[in-house]
Formats: sequence, C-alpha cells, structure tokens
Amino acid sequence: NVVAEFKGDTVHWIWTCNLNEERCEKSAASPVGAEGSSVYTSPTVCRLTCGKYGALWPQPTIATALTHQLVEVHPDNFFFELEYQQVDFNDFLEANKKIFIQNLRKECGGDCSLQTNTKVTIYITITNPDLTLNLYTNESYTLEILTRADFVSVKIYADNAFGARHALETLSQLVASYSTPERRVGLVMVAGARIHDKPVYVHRGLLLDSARNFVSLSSIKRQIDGMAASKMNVLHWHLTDTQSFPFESRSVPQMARYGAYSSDMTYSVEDVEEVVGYGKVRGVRVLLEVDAPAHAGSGWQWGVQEGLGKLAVCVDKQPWRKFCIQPPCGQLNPINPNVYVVLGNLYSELMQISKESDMFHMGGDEVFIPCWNSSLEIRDYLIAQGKSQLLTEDFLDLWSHFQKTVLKTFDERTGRDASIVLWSSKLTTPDVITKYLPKDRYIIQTWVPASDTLPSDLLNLGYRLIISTKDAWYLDHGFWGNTRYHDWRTAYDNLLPNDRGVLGGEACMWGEYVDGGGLDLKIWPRAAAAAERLWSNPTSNAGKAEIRFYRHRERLIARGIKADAVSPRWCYQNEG
Ligand code: CP6
Repeated sequence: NVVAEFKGDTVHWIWTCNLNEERCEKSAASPVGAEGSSVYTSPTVCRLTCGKYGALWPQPTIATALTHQLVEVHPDNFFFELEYQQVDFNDFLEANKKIFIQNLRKECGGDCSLQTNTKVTIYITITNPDLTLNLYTNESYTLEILTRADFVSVKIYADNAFGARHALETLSQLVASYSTPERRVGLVMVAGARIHDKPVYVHRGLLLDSARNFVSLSSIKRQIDGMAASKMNVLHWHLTDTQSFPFESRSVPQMARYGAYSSDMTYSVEDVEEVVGYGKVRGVRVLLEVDAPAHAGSGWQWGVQEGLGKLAVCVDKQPWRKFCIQPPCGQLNPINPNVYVVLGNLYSELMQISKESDMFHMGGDEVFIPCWNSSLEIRDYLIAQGKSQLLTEDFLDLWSHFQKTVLKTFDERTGRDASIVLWSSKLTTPDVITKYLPKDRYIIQTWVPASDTLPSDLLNLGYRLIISTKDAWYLDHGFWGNTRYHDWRTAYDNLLPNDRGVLGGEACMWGEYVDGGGLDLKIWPRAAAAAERLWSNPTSNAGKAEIRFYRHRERLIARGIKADAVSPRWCYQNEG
C-alpha cells in the first residue's frame, strides 16, 4: 500500500511498504503520487502490512498471507456470528464484542467520522464451552480475513472463548486510523490474512504491588487493559506487605483497620472480585499474594490488644537497611498459633474470591534471621526445643515449620489443591529445597539475576518455575538511587532457561516509588516487551522488533494507557 503523510495540510512524504522487510520506505512527496493513492494518512497505516507480522504485538506463531491491500472499515459496520452453535453467545463473548468495537473507536480518537459501506462479519467457531481460566486454559486461535468487493469475512477458530478473545485482539491490531486533509478520521483494516497463534509460555505475568503505595481500582483495571492488549494473562497482585494491609477481610476486619493507610485506601471483597471479573473477561487471571512470614507488619498489631499475643515481631523496627523499605520492619511470629488461624481465614476468603484459581502466592521472600532472633519469646521457644543458638539450620527449621503449617492450614481451610507459589529464598536453594518444599505442590518464582544458576539448578531438581529476572524484568529498578534502570530492549532480550519446567515469567512493578500517577509510565511499554518474549519467544532481538514496538506503544496510548516513549519519533519517520 502507498500512503501519504501530512504535516499541516501538505503532503510531505509518501510511504510504501517494503514487502520483505519489517519497514516502510519513505520518499519525497510528489503531488501526483499523493493524489493517486486512495488513503491519505500517517506511516502507522503503512506499518499494518509490512514484513511478516505487520503491526502485531506480540508477534504470532505463524502469519501467512498478510496482504498489502487495505479496506476501509467503520466500527458501526462490524457484525458477529457464532458458527455451528456448539456454544451460545455468552456474557464473555458479548463483553468482548463491546471491548473490540470500543478499541476500534479509541483507535480513531473516538471520532470515526469517515463512513463506509463495507460490512465486516466476524464468524466465531468455538468447540469448547468451558469458561474456566487457569494454568491449563488453551489460548490458541486461528484468524482469517477475506475481502470481496465491499464484504469482508473474518473467521475465528479457537478451542474456547479465551482463544477467541486473543483473536479479536489480533484483529484489532490489524486496524489503524487515517485522516484526510480535512481532518476527518477513518479506519483501514488489512484486507487479507491467515494467522495461527498460540503462546510459548502459559504464565505471562505482571506483578502489581498495592501495599507500598495504594493503587486505585481504576489504575489496576488500566493495567489489565494494557495486559490484554499485549496478551499477558496473569496479574500477580502483591496485595499486602510490611507497610500496609489494604485488604478488607470480612473474617479478620482488624487487618485493614490496623493496617490500611486510610479507610479509603482499602480493597473490599467486592473490589477484589471486581478486579478478578474484569481480568477474566480480558483473559487475565489474578494470582493473589499475601506475603509471609516476612514482608508483614502493618495490620498484625491487633493481636496484643485483643489478647492473642504478638502476631508479628519487630514491627516498625527501624532500618536494618536503608529507609526501612526492606525487611524486617515486621515479620510474623511463627510460634504463635493464632497467626495460622488468621492466615487460614485470609486464605479461605481470598480463594473464595478467586473461585477458579489453581494458584496462590504465599510470598516467602527475604526472611530476616535477626528479626526473629530479636524476640525473647522466639529465642526461649528455640531453647526449650534444645536449640541453644539461632544457627542458620535452626532458623531454616523454624521457617520450614511455619511453611508446613501454613500449607496445612491452606489445605484445611480452602479444600483446594492449588499450586503454591513462593519466591526464591534461603529455603529454596538447591541443597535444602527438597527437604522442605515438595516439587509437585510448590512453584518457585525466581528473582535472581540472569547470570545466577539457581533457575537451572531448580529445573534439574524438577521444580516448576516462574522467572522474574531482576536485572531485566524488575520495573522498579532505576528509581532507588542505587539500582540500574532496565530499558525495554533489556526486557525484550531476556531469555528464559530452555526447559519445560519454566511456566513463564513476570515483570515486577514493586510499589515503593510509584502509585497511580506514575504507574503507566513505569510499566508500559516495557512490560509489553516481556510479553512478546513470553508469548512468542522470538529468536531475534529487540532491534528487529523496534518498529512494531513503536506501533504497539501508540496503540496503548490510544487505549488510554500513558505508556512512555520508545524512541524519538524521528527514527520512525526516517526509517519507517
Ligand atoms: N518487596 C517484596 C520487594 C522486593 C521483594 N519482595 C524486592 C527486593 C529487591 C529488589 C527489588 C524488590 N520490594 N515483597 C523481593 C522479591 Cl532489588
């Protein structure tokens, strides 16, 4: 396709799509060329059909026959048909029809003033009516676009509705807006395509921390929108930490009463349910985390007042490290049986909220020996057990006792055989992990640097892993004064160990230095770079993906996500 770009009211450049490469070519404007092309627009439209993957993010497994023809479309002229009737249109598909059309309208800035008679019918064939979203959900789909005169038929084939949702996402990415010199805006769509697609990894996550700083529901939902646009499927909600406990538990209301930053800065059961529901419609499951026994403090103070003893020790203790940001500043008291009762109540409630979840995150990171060692009560307990000193081994025994007990409590209170996720820690080193954590029950989330051998050691022992390489996928780095920022290229080029035990990975937005205001900028578009690594695991590196990435960032902006810039626009206008 040939498109012309306006600056002001005059045509400055003519763009032609390079058939074999991932780029568009620019030539100087010739008035004849400009008038001869049917569409006057920006290079974005040129991008739609360039190279193998056009403007798609993440790149699909197989895309054949992405034609270079475009067809003008309008959001009012899309129609949906469910083929073969094995499955009825349900709330899920209805909601996704609406989201799809809304995304088209957002693409033209809400004003799709250029009409067209072209009718687009989307035929959806789903064979499996099951609407459970979990680790085993089949996300594959096939998408075909066929255009004849002014009738376009789009065929979507998927095992289930979640695959069909991905197909609609892909279809929306084959649409771009253009504008006329009169500043009227319309949409064009790729006129022909055949795409087969499925993810390489089943766990493609984003961690959101709502405990260091409170994050509003609308900000959380906006992150889910970005995830859905990038085909990420797990929101890891780090709900609580040392600094605050914003979850308004019904069975233990004291937690938020003592632990929330304010009575407004809380999540009710309904709020969490709302996020779970919002995610599900967009193919995103929510992995809830209550971090323990470290990274816990605020909210646990009430035990003493209400006669249950100390639920946490060294709460608010001033820094063992800088700023009282890292632990302990509070760590659960493993020898107080009431701790397990409270955790059991929380697990029970949270697993009821995430009704379908086959995973729960128990934290387990950064337990600090001197914290437990500073408690007379805990020291006396150890002495009574014949352990005169707090040796590393004694301490690991105490910690593993905690972990065993919470697992038993989880099982008794929830009755669910969910996999339990734990952060890598001193309890998960290759020499001790087999003693404490059965590999068929626990999934380990590693956060060591890429150079560390821990992931491959654990894989050799048969553990399943979620990888959060801290020198690539920690989105908080660069804001601490002593950490290095990892740009989107680093995130993109982060390769995961090649082993079937790797379930996938997560980009982590720790919340010490971010709240609703800066969240989008820090997460996007970098998390989308991790998303392509996890969906497609491409053999090529970030350099090859840059122009598609630039376009994806524009797409996120169009959908209301304040994603940061990828590169100077100059590069895009000069290299296509
Ligand atoms: N919070 C929690 C954090 C971190 C972890 N757990 C963290 C540690 C080191 C760095 C960044 C983040 N802020 N609960 C570790 C998993 Cl460099």
